[in-house]
Amino acid sequence: MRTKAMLLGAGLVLAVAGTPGFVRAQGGQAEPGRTTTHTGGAVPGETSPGVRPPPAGPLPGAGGQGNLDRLQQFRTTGTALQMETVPQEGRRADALRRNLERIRLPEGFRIELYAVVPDARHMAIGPSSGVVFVGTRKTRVWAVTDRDRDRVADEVKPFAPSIQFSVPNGLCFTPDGFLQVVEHNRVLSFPAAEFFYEGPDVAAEVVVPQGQLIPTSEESFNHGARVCRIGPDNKLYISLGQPFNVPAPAKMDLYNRVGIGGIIRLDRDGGNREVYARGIRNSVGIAFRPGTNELWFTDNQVDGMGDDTPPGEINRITAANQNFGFPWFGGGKVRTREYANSEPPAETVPPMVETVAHAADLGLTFYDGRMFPEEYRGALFNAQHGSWNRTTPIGARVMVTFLNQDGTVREHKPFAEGWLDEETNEYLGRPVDVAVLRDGSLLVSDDHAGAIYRIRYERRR
Ligand SMILES: [Ca+2]
Ligand SMILES: [Ca+2]
Repeated sequence: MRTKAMLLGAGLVLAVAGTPGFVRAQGGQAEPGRTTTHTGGAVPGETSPGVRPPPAGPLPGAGGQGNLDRLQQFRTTGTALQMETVPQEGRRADALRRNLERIRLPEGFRIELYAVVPDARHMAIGPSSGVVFVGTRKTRVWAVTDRDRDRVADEVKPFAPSIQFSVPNGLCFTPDGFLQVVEHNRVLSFPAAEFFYEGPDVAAEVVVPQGQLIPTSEESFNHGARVCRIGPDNKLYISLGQPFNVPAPAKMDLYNRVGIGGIIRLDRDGGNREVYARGIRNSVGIAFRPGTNELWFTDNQVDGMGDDTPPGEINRITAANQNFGFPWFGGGKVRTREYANSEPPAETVPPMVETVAHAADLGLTFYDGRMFPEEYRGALFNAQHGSWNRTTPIGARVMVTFLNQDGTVREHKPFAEGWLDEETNEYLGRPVDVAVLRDGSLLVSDDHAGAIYRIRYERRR
């Protein structure tokens, strides 16, 4: 196992006092005399009472010894060994199961509750154990275990509770079992996460120290949830949403240099960082197409231009340094008002799919399992979180995109829908991410209901 004991002048995190609990969240205490002017990425109204997000930017000196420092040296933090778990049965689970009775799927498919997971966002499945690690936009990362392999989780507990996370939304595994956790403004890597996760203290490395993923001046509660993937080149790819509806021209030099409103890639130890793609508004879903170097991503498009415009996007990157058109284009071929008189870059790449306006396409994954019928092999699934910027809500469903051999799109249509109550316009759930479980079934996370569902196919006899 490769663990470096690097000194963390800039990456010090605040120690967590006592036992973390999912009901009464406890957080680090702000340092005396340290004031913060922004939230370090916490979503307004979503921060648990009593939790102070870590101060923005690097902490001075190497004075205190944070838990992360201790974990990098394989030392214990004193966090209680007995970890709290999320109840998996009871009224909450029963209500979630009732919701699922309303979900419509193609013939032969079934959807079931896999786990109760508060605030469930992006998922990463352990390559050797099948444990599902789940990010949130709050302070928790969850570990979801199906111990008896009946394809329903038996245990949901915090991962690395001795570390104070801030918007740990983006999770991805390396093929050799390192769990990458991309927070709003820090990246950590956890070697052997599937082994250590049973206890509160886990081996940890710092890939990008706190305050160095983006300039702290650009930290924002808006579009601050990251996603990541490991590429065929073994590099770490991270999407960095830009914080505005449409950014001012004065911001663009900095953003293009840093990769905000784009996708960056870096070595797994954090070195050789470069901007891989630009012209992206806020991508919260990236995935490599198996057997290729194509990086596909969803992109959420401009608000306030009307109910049915501009379209959302599913895009394909085929080479480094491509530009995907934002902010000149607000979605598809629709020009933004703000940049109507500004010349777009010469070659911008149009989307592969123009999706329904404002439906908020988020996590996506290519289907590489064997359980689903032949036509689904290599198809692209993506979650639609559902709209807020529309008089009649739309979305809250799972879409499927069928591709031709060359990656061109054959068909894009709903796969699982019914989380939006069409009579009351209320959400019963809001899908965030999709992931293929090792048996070929499809997991769907939902941060509104706080759950993970499992979609399976029943072979007809
Ligand atoms: Ca089970
Ligand atoms: Ca675009």
